[in-house]
Amino acid sequence: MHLGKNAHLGEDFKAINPQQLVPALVLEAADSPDQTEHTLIQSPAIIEWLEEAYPTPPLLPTDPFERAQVRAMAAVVGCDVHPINNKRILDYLRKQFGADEAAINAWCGNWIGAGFDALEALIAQPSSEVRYCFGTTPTLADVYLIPQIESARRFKVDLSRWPKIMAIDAHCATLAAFAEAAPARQPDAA
Ligand SMILES: N[C@@H](CCC(=O)N[C@@H](CS)C(=O)NCC(=O)O)C(=O)O
Repeated sequence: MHLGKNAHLGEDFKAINPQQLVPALVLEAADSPDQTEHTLIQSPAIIEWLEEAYPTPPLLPTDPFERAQVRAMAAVVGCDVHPINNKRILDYLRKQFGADEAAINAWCGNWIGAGFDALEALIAQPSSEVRYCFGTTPTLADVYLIPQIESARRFKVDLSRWPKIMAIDAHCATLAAFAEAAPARQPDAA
């Protein structure tokens, strides 16, 4: 779905996801309970399903307390930063409140900054050692953080304020799963 071209607002995609937001994951028949095609929406539901249906490699630690810590970091982005910087919110600010691009960047920078300040404080490892938000392997928290960093760049946020987050970004960029998912790598990115 090319959001910049509003591909998600067409009737075709509405039939797949009535909310007209991405992601939507169309399950193969073999993955569906009744062996017919179904669609999952909402990234927390999709990621938790992937974690349960395909547990290797895991995106959550095994310890319940640590799982909650990782979910909390993911929620900083997924619940508190991303929703208020989403395209439809920004389009509304532009249209209903006359926000220009400087105002949009200031809005996004403010809320991204608040979330990244909190995340930077929550990342336990020292800056010199940090590779992921939590522990020594990628988790749900990194899955949420990396796209939000991409978004921060788009809104011209000065990322040098968060050295741990920058270290995570640099490390994850070396991993194929993250590199291949980057917006610039998508077939219709132009
Ligand atoms: N809570 C939803 C949010 C989905 C969402 O807002 N996705 C964005 C892209 S990251 C989108 O589709 N935006 C389109 C728009 O705002 O028009 C989830 O986690 O899946």
